[in-house]
Amino acid sequence: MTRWTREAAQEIYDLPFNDLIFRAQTVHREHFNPNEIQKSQLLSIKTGGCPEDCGYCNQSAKHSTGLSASKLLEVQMVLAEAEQAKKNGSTRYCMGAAWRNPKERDMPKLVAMIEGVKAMGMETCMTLGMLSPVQAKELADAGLDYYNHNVDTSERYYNDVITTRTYADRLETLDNVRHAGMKICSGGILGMGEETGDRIDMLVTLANLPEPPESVPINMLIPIEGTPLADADPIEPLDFVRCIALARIMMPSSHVRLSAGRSDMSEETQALCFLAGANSVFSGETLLTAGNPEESADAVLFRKLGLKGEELRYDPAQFSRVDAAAE
Ligand code: SAM
Ligand code: DTB
Ligand code: SF4
Repeated sequence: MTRWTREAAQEIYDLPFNDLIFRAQTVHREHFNPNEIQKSQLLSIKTGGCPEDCGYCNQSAKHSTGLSASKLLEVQMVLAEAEQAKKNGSTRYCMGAAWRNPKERDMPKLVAMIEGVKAMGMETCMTLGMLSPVQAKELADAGLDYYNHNVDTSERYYNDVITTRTYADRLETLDNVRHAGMKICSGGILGMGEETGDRIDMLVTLANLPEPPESVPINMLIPIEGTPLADADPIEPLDFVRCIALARIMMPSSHVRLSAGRSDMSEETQALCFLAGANSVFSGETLLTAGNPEESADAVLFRKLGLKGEELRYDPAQFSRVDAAAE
């Protein structure tokens, strides 16, 4: 396995743009169909009132953003939403909760959500904050395929963005997720006032995990009024594309996801991101609380670029606990 240094990564990042994109696209074609994009849909299963102070987030109780908090949704409601996502072509369903960590009393509902979504034939992903080894095992046993837990930025810049937890806390949960046997979805946000070096360091951290994340979401900050980062300097679109290309080169067999922020991106920027190796997006008009392009706009873009949704390559139902128990 390659261990990346900042210097080696920086050298690639600084290549002439055409060389960088050519290299990224070449690596991409060695591992993926270049015209297929995996589509995931998100649902906020528990919104707002979060005790953490992440400087970008609409859902932190520490910021006054005007968002109203709600309790954990009922299982039937989540499954009805998931059915709709499947009809719209999503192959992965990602459920997010605004928690520092899940509580024991939430576990039965979470397990029922995982089992229900898997029974529909979609992959499952959750993002619930920190997990203990026992909680990670419970979710894995229920059949959860992916756990999303972003490192968000470099270790150096982390404390400027979040003070209620540490970078080491983040890495510990990722370790617990991996040991429980789940796939990791971990990436970060660009455009929070960080330097180029922080962006590169974040990718070095991810690529140097004992096993790189199978899924790497790269979000562009959606500035939210009332949060400390509402007025952060936006990232230049071409710098964003460079980061996508670097992620593709450093983590060749991972899905690199062009995540939050697509509503503020031109079709041309998105097309460059796909050319640079992004091969996953969130579809649906809402992410967790913020906006995302409409299904119809994505359909138009996919048609213009000759892209199609990636097909599910395994039958998730056969891994569910329900089926395992029946055998
Ligand atoms: N509470 C859980 C946690 O933090 O792990 C899960 C939900 S949290 C909203 C998931 C991720 O969404 C964050 O780690 C961050 O990378 C991304 N995110 C949140 N707000 C964002 C924003 N305004 N713009 C871009 N990405 C954002
Ligand atoms: C990720 O990296 N991006 C998604 C998902 N993981 C959970 C969330 C984006 C959230 C954008 C802000 C919002 O919708 O509140
Ligand atoms: Fe809470 Fe997650 Fe938002 Fe941070 S990013 S405030 S942990 S919901």
